[in-house]
Amino acid sequence: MKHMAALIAGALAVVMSARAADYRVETVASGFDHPWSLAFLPDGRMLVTERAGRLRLIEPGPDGRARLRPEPVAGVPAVLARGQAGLFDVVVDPAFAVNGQVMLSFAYGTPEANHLRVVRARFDGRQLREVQPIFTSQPAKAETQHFGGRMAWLADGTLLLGMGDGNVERTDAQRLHTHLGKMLRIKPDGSVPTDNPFLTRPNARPEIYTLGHRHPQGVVVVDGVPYAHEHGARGGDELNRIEPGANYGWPITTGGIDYTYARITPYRTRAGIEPPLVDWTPSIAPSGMAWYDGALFPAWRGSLFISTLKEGSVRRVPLAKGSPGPQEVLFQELGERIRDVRAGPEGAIYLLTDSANGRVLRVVPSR
Ligand SMILES: [Ca+2]
Repeated sequence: MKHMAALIAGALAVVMSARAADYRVETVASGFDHPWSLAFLPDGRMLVTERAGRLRLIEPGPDGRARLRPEPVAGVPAVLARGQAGLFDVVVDPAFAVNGQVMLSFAYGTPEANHLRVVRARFDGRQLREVQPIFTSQPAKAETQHFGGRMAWLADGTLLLGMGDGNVERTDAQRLHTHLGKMLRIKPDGSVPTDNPFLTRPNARPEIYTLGHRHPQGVVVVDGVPYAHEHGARGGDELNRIEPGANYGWPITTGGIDYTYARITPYRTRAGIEPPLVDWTPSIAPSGMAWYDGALFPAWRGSLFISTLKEGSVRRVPLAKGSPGPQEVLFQELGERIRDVRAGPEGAIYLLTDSANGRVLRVVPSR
């Protein structure tokens, strides 16, 4: 009897979650060339980066409906666009209404010698002004893979930035003299916070916050705690809670193997290395990430939303007191690689599709 009651309760839970998940997907704007990141301005306008190096603005048109401004935002610095290199993230200063500041991350340099660079600039509604570089990764790396580039504001007003391992010498992720394969923390003017964890370590880059990352592609701060995900090779995609000074293992530990099927390391876990909160093997190829606590989908509140390229989905990962719950695979019916996911100020969910004719989609309740 108890068993039967549990079965019925389970069936009800499924029905309820299916009902709660009733949604429809609208196209907000289309015609983007590999859109990479979306950020909301305080008045609801949206900035969208395109990997080739353009920044686009979605604003209300004459009829009040969202409209993609045909001209790209002027003043974006020249970016290295090739392979995985290009214009990456855009984040809006929490005090944008007062200072108009936005931050952009992008690949900078040549295919043979390049960097991850962050600039800040004032956006006047049409163009970027007073563009200032605030961070340039060191040393220069070759090839055009594994830049990282996602950014998020920490509660204290500092900026967290993910940097990939460059995919040339993977052990760089464990070496503190290089920014490669790290999460980095800087102030909005580019200076180094005085409490960064490796400041007293000889020859360590002072911006380093955590080490042992392969290719971080999503970072979000929830109740003051940062979470980041990253790509493994063949398997071993990870979600991690980011603790200052911690080592996340790459390439000493991983849940995956190499693309050639060769073993990368004998260790999945090891003393002194933070294990992932979630390991995705086989790979889903996580891209963007958002925290959802919005009004329109009560059943989805308190969840991380993680867009994916390979799986062509958004993974909903409920977080209860920092622990991940059962995942839900969403939006696979769209048949798209999804590059970014964001929670809109009104509680809708926004998606960027990754293609040469990429779209900004909005998910709203169907009723
Ligand atoms: Ca790891």
